[in-house]
Amino acid sequence: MKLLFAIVQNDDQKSLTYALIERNINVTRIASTGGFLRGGNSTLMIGVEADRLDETLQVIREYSRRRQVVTVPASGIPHNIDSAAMPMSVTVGGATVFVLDVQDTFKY
Ligand code: 2BA
Repeated sequence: MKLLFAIVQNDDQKSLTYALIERNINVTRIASTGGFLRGGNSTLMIGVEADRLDETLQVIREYSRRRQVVTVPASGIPHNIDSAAMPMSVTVGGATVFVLDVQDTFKY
């Protein structure tokens, strides 16, 4: 079994979650905050059998759109002292996915 952590934009998480559930892929949504932008995103925790990994990644790819965000980073970001005066353009999304091997799963 594989455990995926997919960090996605809040705008995408609803349709992505529906698409996964539709395919009988179990998912748990965790509200999360990006360290750089300090904005809300969502982390989907997904446990799947190894033979459904590719299918799951394909769904995530399909429902996570890449978009451009222009932002003024919060002060306090290292090496970015002038950030308040210099808005910077950051490409954020679609999804950052971590795939881990699962040793055991128990449901009691
Ligand atoms: P944030 O940390 O808020 O980062 C948002 C976007 O800002 C990133 O998009 C990236 O394009 C940009 N960014 C991040 N750090 C930067 C830096 N030091 N200088 C310039 N630009 C920077 P994504 O790469 O698509 O990441 C989206 C979110 O996924 C991140 O939100 C973070 O919550 C998570 N993430 C990405 N890589 C990660 C990692 N290796 N470990 C844990 N979480 C990660």
